[in-house]
Amino acid sequence: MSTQADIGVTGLAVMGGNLARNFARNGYTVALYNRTAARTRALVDEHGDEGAFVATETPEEFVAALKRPRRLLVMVKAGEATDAVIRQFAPLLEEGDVIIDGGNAHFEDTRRRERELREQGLHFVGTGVSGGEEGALNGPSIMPGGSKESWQSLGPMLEKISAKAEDGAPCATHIGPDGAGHFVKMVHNGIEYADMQLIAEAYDLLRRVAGYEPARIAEVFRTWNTGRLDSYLIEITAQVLAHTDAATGRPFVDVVLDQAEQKGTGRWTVQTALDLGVPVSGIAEAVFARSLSGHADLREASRELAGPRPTPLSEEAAAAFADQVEQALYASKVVSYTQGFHQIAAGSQTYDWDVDLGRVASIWRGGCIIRAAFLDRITAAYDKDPALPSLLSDERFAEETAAAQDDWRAVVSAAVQGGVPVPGFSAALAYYDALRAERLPAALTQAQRDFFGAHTYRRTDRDGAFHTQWGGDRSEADAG
Ligand code: NBP
Repeated sequence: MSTQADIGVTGLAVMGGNLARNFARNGYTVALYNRTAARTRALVDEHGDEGAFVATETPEEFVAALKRPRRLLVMVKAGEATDAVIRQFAPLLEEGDVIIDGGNAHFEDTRRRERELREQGLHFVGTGVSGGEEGALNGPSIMPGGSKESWQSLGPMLEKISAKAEDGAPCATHIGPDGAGHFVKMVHNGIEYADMQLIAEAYDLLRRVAGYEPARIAEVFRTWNTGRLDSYLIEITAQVLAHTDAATGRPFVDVVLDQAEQKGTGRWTVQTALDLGVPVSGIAEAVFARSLSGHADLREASRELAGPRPTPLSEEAAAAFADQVEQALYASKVVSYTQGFHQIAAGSQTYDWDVDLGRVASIWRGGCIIRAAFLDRITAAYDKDPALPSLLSDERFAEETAAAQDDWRAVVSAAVQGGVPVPGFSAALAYYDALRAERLPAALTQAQRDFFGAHTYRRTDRDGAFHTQWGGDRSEADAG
């Protein structure tokens, strides 16, 4: 076997197979290996004419087919399978070779794997890949972590196969060391959860408060997609809502069971945010909303609980309300991204990754599920001030949310009055109001904690930690 392949792909299910084809279509010679050889053969039989493939049937043959430094992309089921594949290949590799894990790994696993492989002189690149099977074939958004040296060897190839933004820029960049790539991909998915929840709430309000049918709501979404909400998720929402079920003739959305699924990256985002102490309430509400929807028995047992139903609006009032929902959706979306970027900044600081937040927003402009025109504004905000404390501190976002807030409040009020749950919209508004509050009731919380647990409190007028004797004699003492 001659050593000719630029890259090897192992794990040739839908994602690995499509990424291998993407590399080949871009002129790279791709070595193929899969645990079950039938998959390798099927790929070559069906798509062998798309480029140069080297099909192999043993790990040794696969490794021998790769040019040095070897670049080996692992696209197997995340978790134990990834460790098994690394254990299988690492002993066959040499110093300077690169193992890339494009699966949806938890960033802590990536940190561990990178450390272990570094000790063996190997580079390990945990890489977020977004865009599903279509993106893998035609250009995903790619978020690699790992060492700078590995990016030098790998970067041009990843840029070539990645999606391109409207200005032609590749949607791939070196995110930072060890687990940075998988961390950013995780938060990307958390933001995706929040975006989807907010869109779902907007739909629910247009349906139940404005009284629009799905086909009409599709038109509203199509219009929104020509403005600042222009994004893949708004575009596909319009298509889904316009779709009629062939079997029943009913709106498709009405024949789909209202219980949402989740794979885990949204949950990881929230768990990690809790560990880092970052309030990602919009993402958390999105995860909980899916979870609540899945509790069919609980919902069934609670259906008779008292509460209002929305009263139908006039045609004119409904049109005005739809405009208000656009404002609420946009402002809530700004808050979701504010929270997500806060989490990335906190992860970057905690793990010393030096993540460029503006670059992150720019590589999400193509290929991935949350691609949106609005991401340019985030890049512009961080370009203007890389140390921006929060996206909401950016002048443009502050102006836009200020302009939206009356409608935002009106929409949340209408939802509450009509008994329509809007956990995403209201959590976003509560976050916004908490940020702008002169004082928060956290002062009372601190006093309570000192009362029952002697946890001490800090004062507004003096430095130090204080404790009050909450028995009969309420004297204050400096606990510091
Ligand atoms: P799957 O996640 O379904 O994994 C199937 C592949 O893993 C097959 O090639 C299978 O080999 C291999 N594999 C397993 Br399972 N256990 C193995 C083991 N112990 N040793 C060697 N190979 C093993 O494939 P996928 O849906 O293409 O996803 C691949 C990765 O990409 C996952 O980590 C996924 O989370 C991630 N991802 C998926 C998407 C998406 O939209 N689907 C998007 C982004 C990232 P076999 O053929 O011999 O069974």
